[in-house]
Amino acid sequence: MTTLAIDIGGTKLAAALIDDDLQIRERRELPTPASQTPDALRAALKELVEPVMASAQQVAIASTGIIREGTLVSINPHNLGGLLHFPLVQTLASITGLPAMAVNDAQAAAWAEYHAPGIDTQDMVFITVSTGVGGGVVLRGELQTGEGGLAGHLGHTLADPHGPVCGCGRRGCVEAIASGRGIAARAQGELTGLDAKAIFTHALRGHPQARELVAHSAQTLARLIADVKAVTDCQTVVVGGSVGLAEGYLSQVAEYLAQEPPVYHVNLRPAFYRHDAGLLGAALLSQGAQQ
Ligand code: ADP
Ligand code: BMX
Ligand code: ZN
Repeated sequence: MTTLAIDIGGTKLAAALIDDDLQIRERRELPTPASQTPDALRAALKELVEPVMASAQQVAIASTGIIREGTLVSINPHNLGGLLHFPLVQTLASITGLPAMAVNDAQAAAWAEYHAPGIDTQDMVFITVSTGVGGGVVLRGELQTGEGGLAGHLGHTLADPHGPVCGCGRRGCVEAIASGRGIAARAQGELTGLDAKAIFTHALRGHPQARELVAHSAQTLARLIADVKAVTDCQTVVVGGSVGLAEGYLSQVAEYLAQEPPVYHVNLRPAFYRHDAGLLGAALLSQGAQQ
């Protein structure tokens, strides 16, 4: 069975063919359209999958947003250009003519990383630091998705009651401070208008404000990880997303976490499957759903 796996993030769309042995073929990427209209996302998804869909027998979607009965519901619509709802499963089934399933992107990535080599615990948490901050929680070997799909949305826990208002409506969420969008939004002066990628480049060259923005994100993430440890007693936290995997980032998170009392320490790892964790996790979940 070949699965057409699709990863829908706030910044990029990815698709690939994944066989039962989890080999990835024909990986493609497109930018996520910054438009409130569902039509723009539908058109981009069609362009993404059309060249590869003929070889697939099913579709597995990992997507940003709360996934409820195959529909994307944004908790932070700003991450998707204001898009609030999108019928994921229905749209992909109609584009491809194949059976489709969908799951939250960070929940999917957590499931892939739980199956990565070297994970020898039944309790682990995955956190993506990307356009937003997402999470996936595996407890006693089971992926927690929640009754309404909200489980693991760690980006919307409180980091600073006096912090910026988050797109979810709450003030001071981790996502509003630590995410790629959060980092970019705090930039001032000559960094104004730059995205997180460009701010990281400045930080690596020693730019003081850029270094401070990155450090503040890393410190916020470390505090989140300590909270996650207190809630779940997980042994391992895996970090992914383009910010999470950026050069020098995770080592800063580790330094801040080391400043917390030892009871809050965890094994901290970069995502083994790097930027493919969402694609692989969705494929794994769809294979499991078949058995
Ligand atoms: P998505 O959110 O669509 O899954 P990513 O994981 O690539 O996508 O996250 C996008 C965010 O990561 C953006 O804010 C972007 O500026 C930032 N980013 C992309 N590449 C890098 C990089 N090399 N270093 C730091 N930040 C990056
Ligand atoms: C937001 C939320 C989560 C998602 C997380 C990471 C939306 C549209 N998304 O907190 O569901 O998992 O961002 O998403 O409300 P990414 O785009 O950064 O990968
Ligand atoms: Zn929020």
